[in-house]
Amino acid sequence: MVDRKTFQLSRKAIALVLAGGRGSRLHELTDRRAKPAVHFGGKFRIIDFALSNCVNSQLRRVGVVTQYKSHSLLRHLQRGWSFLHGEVNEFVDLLPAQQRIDEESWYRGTADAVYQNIDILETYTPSPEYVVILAGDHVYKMNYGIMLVDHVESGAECTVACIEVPRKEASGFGIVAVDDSGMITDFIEKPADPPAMPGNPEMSLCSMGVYVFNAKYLYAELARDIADETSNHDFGKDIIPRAVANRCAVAHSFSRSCVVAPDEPVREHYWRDAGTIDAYWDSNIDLTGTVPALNLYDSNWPVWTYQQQLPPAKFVHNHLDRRGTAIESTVSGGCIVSGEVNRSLLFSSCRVHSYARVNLSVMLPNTSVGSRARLSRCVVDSDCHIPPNMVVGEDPDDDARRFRYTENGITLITKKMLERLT
Ligand code: ADQ
Ligand code: ADP
Repeated sequence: MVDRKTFQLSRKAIALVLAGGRGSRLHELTDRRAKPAVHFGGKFRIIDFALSNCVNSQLRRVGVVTQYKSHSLLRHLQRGWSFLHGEVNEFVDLLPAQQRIDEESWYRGTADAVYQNIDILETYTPSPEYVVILAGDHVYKMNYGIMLVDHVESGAECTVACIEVPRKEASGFGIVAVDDSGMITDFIEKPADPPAMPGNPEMSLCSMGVYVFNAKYLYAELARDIADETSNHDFGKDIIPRAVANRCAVAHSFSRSCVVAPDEPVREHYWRDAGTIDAYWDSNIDLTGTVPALNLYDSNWPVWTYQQQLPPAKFVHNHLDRRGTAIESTVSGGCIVSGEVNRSLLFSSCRVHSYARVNLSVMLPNTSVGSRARLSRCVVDSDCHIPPNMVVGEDPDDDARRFRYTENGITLITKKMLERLT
């Protein structure tokens, strides 16, 4: 999958995964954990996608920069991501904000988060020639090796990965304009009214927040930026606009490096933010469909994670005319289903007790649904135990009063909300 040239370049690079942001639009799901640590897809955490892309792209010197509520994230990384081989210079290094420069400076922005770790990057041997900056909070499969080769061949100091997004959904992104050679001629961070692509009024070309830099250029730019008191010390607001103004940034089209299984038709270039409860529910439930938009079953591009030792999922027959069933659903290890599960995604160690019904719902690890309870269009946070006979998803007013009820009619249930009811 990775040719010799890509392999050699990847050995000269370091990947830095920015995983310090809160993800506040996920509300209570990120009260206790950073967004990259949020569970996704039955057995993964969101950060596993960026890290798996690194490992599968042979980019195996990786730093993870953490800040907000990092305990759950650090625990996951320590348990699940220590399998790389330090003896052949492959590692995942944890870089928590730790007030290393002075006592006030937690990471003030994404650029500062990298700046504060330059001294660590400089201790790596061989010294990195390229720095690949990634966000730890997107779900996608991308071969960073292709982007790295494109970057080196372009001769640019900086390469920005770009994806086409419907214009009306693009105001949360950096918007890019390119010339025929791929040089970025304009960059506007999160404009209220995003400009369209030439000849395509419905779409905007957006930055994915995935960058490749020549290390020397990046270090010099970060040092200059940190000295600038008017700066936000942010890649999207400061570093990228300056690189564009200096005409040294090029665009890389995600369509070149998006990973698709060998026999799979290309339906879309899958890249999801899952940044709101509605988007989170939607992208998880999508995985339960017969042909989901994201293929997790491609053995050429495995998604790595921390694997708990768990027994297989079990479906029990508990009464003469009732049996545990799951249809169009994804059920992880350690689950026991005695009730009925439909179009739902069960993470590890869930219980659906007899006569309970779970429909169009996402159940995070260690949750249970009591006997005869009914759930529809819910996201159930980890360690929640839905009491017997409780009904959620049938009366919006009732759901909004007890839990968090979203615009699209999804109910988020957390342990704290359940405790308040008793
Ligand atoms: P945003 O999506 O707003 O814009 P940002 O808040 O800068 O992204 O976060 C990027 C990554 O950095 C996230 O993974 C986040 O967890 C992490 N992060 C945020 N603050 C951090 C800190 N202080 N320390 C460590 N990590 C931190 C960016 C770009 C846009 C682009 C979108 C694509 O600015 O131009 O379009 O990403 O999603
Ligand atoms: P996960 O992210 O694995 O689902 P938990 O839901 O158990 O983890 O908790 C998320 C994070 O919050 C963990 O770091 C955990 O240690 C911490 N945590 C859990 N319960 C509490 C609590 N009552 N007070 C403070 N921190 C907590």
